[in-house]
Amino acid sequence: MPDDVKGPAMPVLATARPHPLASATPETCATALRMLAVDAVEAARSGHPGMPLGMAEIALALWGTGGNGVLRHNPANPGWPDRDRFVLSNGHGSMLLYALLHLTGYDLPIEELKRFRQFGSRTPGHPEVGVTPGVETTTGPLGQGLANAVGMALAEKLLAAEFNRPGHTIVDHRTFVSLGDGCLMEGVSHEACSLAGTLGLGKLVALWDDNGISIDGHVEGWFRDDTPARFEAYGWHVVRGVDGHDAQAVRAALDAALATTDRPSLICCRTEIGRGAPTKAGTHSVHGAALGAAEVAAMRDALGWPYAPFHVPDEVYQAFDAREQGAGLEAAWRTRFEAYRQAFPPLAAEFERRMAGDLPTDWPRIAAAIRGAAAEAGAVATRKASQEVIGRLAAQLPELFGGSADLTGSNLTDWPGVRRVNDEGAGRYLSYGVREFAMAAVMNGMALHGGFIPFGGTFLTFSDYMRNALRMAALMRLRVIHVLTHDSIGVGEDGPTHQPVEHAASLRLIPGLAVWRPCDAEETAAAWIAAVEEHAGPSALLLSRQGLPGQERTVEQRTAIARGGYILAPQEGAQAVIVATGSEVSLALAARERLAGAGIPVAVVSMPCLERFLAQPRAYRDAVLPPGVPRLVVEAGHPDPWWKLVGDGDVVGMTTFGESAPADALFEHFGFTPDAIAERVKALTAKVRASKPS
Ligand SMILES: Cc1ncc(C[n+]2csc(CCOP(=O)(O)OP(=O)(O)O)c2C)c(N)n1
Repeated sequence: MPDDVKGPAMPVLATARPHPLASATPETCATALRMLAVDAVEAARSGHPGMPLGMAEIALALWGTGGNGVLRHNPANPGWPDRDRFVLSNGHGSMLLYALLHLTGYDLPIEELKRFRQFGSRTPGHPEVGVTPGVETTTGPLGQGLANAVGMALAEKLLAAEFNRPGHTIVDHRTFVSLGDGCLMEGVSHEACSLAGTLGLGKLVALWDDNGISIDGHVEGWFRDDTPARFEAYGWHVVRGVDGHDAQAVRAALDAALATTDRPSLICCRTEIGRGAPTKAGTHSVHGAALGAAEVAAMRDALGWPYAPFHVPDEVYQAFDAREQGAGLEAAWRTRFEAYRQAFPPLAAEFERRMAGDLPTDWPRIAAAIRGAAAEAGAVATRKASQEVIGRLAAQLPELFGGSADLTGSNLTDWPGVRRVNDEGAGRYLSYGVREFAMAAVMNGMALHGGFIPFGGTFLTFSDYMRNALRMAALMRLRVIHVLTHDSIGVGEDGPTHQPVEHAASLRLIPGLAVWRPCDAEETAAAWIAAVEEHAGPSALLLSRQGLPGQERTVEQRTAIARGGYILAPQEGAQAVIVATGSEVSLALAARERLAGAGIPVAVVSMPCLERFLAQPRAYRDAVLPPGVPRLVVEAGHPDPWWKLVGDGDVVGMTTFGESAPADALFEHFGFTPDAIAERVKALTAKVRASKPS
């Protein structure tokens, strides 16, 4: 589509403004938002001015001026538990959010806006949680912010059901999310919004920036859905046909949304992208490039904005300032919370613990009991061992919130007596339906909201479906736990579509994601405990479908599981070390027996978490893998991650897809048998001997 293709004609902006400003009218405030966004993008020579220009009035209606905003937030305390959440799902429009945070009084000085998109600034290219005060989630990958918002709204509903008492409402906030056509085109929006409708998340309000433009041009060529009808079909309350440049109209729609408590609301705001840019408004050229000096100058003239870049008149600051109102809102909540504390002291303490993400004070005792029980488990599939652990954890950690993407009976993610989430928001288990991506993104939203440690299950091979949400969890350092079962060709008859090959290797590439592949019940318990204790990062537990023998361990070995790798079968004068994970550990031990019979002594190392092992001090790693002793790794997955560990050694892995056959036949066929492993060790030791000078 050419640049000049525009959406339906929009009313022309009023341009005449008094100079200097007498008072900050809503129009002036919208102009201030626009100019900050444009000036920052211009300074960075990078960024997306189109969306902030197009959504200025919508932002104004939600965030308000003169204390009349709908959003209940406190700039002085972005972590106040009962604040409304705001998610900018169309994260490329980050400057709109930064401008709002700056103007309403967050700790985001104008200098930070001047350093938009620069190294080390608090205004990165896309909003990042933990970098900018007031940013609730990291957005940019379109559609996921919306799914995060669904998770936040779900967390609110669950916590309200759990903690509120008659006359004592301490959890009562809304989740607002802005989104563009891009978010709606992404498949995850279907998964998440269908789920939100089903769950009746009445405190979720989505504002759609319906400008008819995405990067390639006018969307008519690729996006003609009847979006309002789509959301009505999900069971949402839809406010159609709102003029997104009329702040009062948006405000009226917001009021209608707030009055609707049994369903989520979608407000369809018709807007013009780049509104206010004299020649570029309404075109896709304004979506993601600086306007250029001439266009910005013309825009200043047209909007009657005589100020230098980044100058904001005092009147505008005063109008936006939300600090007093925010302090009042939080103080009122704290008064309510103190009354709650008086009436229900243990509940109040529990709420504070949950929101802080702290484990119970007797956690060490709980963890020790879980480890002890697992040591007794014997031969069992690690997915089954995981279910036992989940049951024990759930009894002690009310924050543990489970689920599965329609594979509960296979992932074994439920536990005796658990209640599924009902319409009232009670329950601790969610059947997410066949929606892996939304499950992972909703879990991220719940973790961001606070109060929960979410975990969810699917087959390891379908982790691809949710991969970017896993990546976002790692980027945001969120404690979410993924139970990924059916972790190898051990799946058997379901065949190569269901047999993961490259998945463990590729998950290990995500920085900060702890990938565990335990070999028995005890390692499974240790992996779960490590995942729960990991406050600042996600974990993936790769679990077997098939039964695996339980291993004997000394106390030292038991403790060493948490280090990611340890010597399971020590050997004096070892000529080689076999390193194995998961289901291949018992094969390695059997190969060791055969090799001993052939006069080749070898040690076996179990390495359930490669990243953890690599993070250990050098001395520990050298003690487990003595330098100079040849190494062979066995894992029924892609060998690539292991080469860095073995050097000149060898890796027994999978470099092709699997096959449809019983698991035993597949292990045999692909060389995962004690005999085949022993032969590979013999070949390795022979090669090493031959290469040594005689
Ligand atoms: C998952 C994902 N795919 C692609 C992109 C790149 N991208 C950024 S904005 C955009 C177009 C979004 O269109 P729309 O939501 O209508 O935003 P607008 O043009 O109105 O600002 C695309 C494709 C992205 N950020 N995330």
